[in-house]
Amino acid sequence: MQRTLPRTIRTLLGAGCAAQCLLPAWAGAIPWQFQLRNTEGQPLADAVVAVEIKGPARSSNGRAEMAQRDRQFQPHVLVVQAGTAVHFPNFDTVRHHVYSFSPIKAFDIKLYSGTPSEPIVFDKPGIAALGCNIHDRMGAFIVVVETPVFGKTNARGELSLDLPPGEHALKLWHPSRLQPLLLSQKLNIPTGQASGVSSLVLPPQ
Ligand SMILES: [Cu+2]
Repeated sequence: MQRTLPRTIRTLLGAGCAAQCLLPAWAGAIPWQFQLRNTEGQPLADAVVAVEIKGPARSSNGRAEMAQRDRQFQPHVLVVQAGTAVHFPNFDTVRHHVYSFSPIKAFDIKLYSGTPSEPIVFDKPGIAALGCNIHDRMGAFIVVVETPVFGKTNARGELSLDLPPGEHALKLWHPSRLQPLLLSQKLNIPTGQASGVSSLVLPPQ
């Protein structure tokens, strides 16, 4: 799929690249693995992990992409830093009508094909649920976080991030959660450790 896309779009689509591409390089950063499970002990794929590192906050002026392909949104969960402009290209031959009623960003892109000229800027943290007025089965989420340090878990419910030692704020979310709110936890990364693991249970609400 990605071979046929122009390079800029491949870059935007690189969901696994989000954290690595935006992550500042810290001296003494520690490879830290997150393992997320639900209350039944099953691994949670596509779970959002965001780490708010203490220090001056930087706003994002980046861009990201929520595509429509084969009458589905791609990706199903998009994580962006607040301030990111999200484009909604339609790669299908049918037209879509993308909308969100979510309090963090209500919008409506009426029936269109191709790429709308104006992106939507997501400037408030939280979760926007997306739908399509034409295709009821289409649904996706844009998760807006206040840090450039984030990623999504793989099929085994795992994600690795290089993090500096310190007391950080951890934000977690998964589409199985009934509440459109990120779960907040503390994350303590000790100094002088080669690596670490956080095994976390994400309750449904
Ligand atoms: Cu549609």
